Amino acid sequence: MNIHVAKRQRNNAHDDVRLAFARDVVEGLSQQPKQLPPKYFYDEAGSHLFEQITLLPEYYPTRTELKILRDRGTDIASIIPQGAALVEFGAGATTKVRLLLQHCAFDAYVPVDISGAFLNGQADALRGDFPNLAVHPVVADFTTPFTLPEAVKDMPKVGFFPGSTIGNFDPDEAIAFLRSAREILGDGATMIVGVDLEKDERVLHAAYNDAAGITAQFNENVLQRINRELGGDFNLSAFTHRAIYSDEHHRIEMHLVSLEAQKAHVCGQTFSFHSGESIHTESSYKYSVERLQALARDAGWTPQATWTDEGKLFSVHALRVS
Ligand code: AVI
Repeated sequence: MNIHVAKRQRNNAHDDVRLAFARDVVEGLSQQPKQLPPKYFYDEAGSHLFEQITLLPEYYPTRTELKILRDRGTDIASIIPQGAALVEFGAGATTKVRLLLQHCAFDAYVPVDISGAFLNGQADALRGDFPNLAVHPVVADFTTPFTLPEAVKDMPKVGFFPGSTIGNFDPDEAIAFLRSAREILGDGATMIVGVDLEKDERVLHAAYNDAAGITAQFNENVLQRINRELGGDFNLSAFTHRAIYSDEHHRIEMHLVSLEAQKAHVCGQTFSFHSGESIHTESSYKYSVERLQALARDAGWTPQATWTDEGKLFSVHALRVS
């Protein structure tokens, strides 16, 4: 491909992302109550803040899931077919997948992510450390249908969706995602999913209202991103972070609450806020093992095994196509 064509394609893709962002922001802020999709947290600054969150003393999910994957590596390996392709839905830090690759005999790894540059960097690092592993990155939005590379077509498939990212979907979206994953992975597939568990509300509250204020910065970054990328004029000091647990919905809700009556402008539109009005920026659903298994069944998967830590903070589920 000639360099100008490649550049033009990159610019077009960039414009598409910006357009979708603008559309989602205007649509979300026009709703009552106002909302923004959580996927827009993860620009470069937001991804860096999220990495910091995973290291916070109050934020137990990441280290607990890592411990389960480390302690139960042999059990997980025992249900993985020989010579399978591991398909990771959304590829972040490679720490978790490395644990699976160390324990299980995978022939191929297919990381799927919207960010091509990030994906290729991660893929190169893994190729260096696992020379016998074929790595086939796919640049795609993993929440919509995509095609697996030809090279893994005839291999058994194992999906991997760690980090309780499934908890950031509403339950109907989570079912739709698992159904779509089932279609993509095909008959006979296995799926390994990391899911945060319901627990004492105080533990949840602390995890999303950390003392160092990193989660607050992570939440507020979405307004900064709107200002930076869409020319918005949100006054950041006039909004505050709030994370609360809803017993009714079994979820932590993150909000940005307006501290005063104010107006903000973006994409030629004016959005008015009354004092105390919030933008709902994220839901993080917490599941019991039984509720997650019921959800998986609704999506056409059969629960095969579940592993949790001693404190019952986090769970890792193996599902099979039923
Ligand atoms: C990525 N996701 C599972 C995180 C969560 O816990 O819902 C995102 C996050 N939001 C605030 N802290 C972390």
